[in-house]
Amino acid sequence: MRRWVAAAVVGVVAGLTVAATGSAIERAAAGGGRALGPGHVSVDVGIDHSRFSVERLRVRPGTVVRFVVTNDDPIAHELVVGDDDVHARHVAGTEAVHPPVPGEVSVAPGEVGVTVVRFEAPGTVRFACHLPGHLAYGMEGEVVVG
Ligand SMILES: [Cu+2]
Repeated sequence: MRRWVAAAVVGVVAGLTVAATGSAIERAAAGGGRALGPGHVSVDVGIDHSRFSVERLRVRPGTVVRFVVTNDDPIAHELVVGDDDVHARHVAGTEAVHPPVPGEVSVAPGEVGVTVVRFEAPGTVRFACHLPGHLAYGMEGEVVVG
């Protein structure tokens, strides 16, 4: 049984902060070829056998993405979205479970977590699971903003 465990939080990427509201949310099942946004979109990210179902997402500048992360594995995972500093901190860190930090959500086995991030500046923003060994196994992806 799935429970909603993580609060939606508002992310900060490239120095911009915007409150995410529920208006006019565009929904995407996966990161297909089409660029999402601008505006509010919701992206379903599944986790199965320690793989994200979405490995590449394209968004236009000014897109607020609500990541809905469903963990179908029997082990915990996380989704961490951010710049190089964010990832370096998690690689070096020992946090097994995150509090609701913008762009970071822990997802227990069989549960669903949500985090909201705004993408503004063109470029590539990485996401990953930094639980021990998971990134090396391939739990990563990227959001291409442009
Ligand atoms: Cu993981």
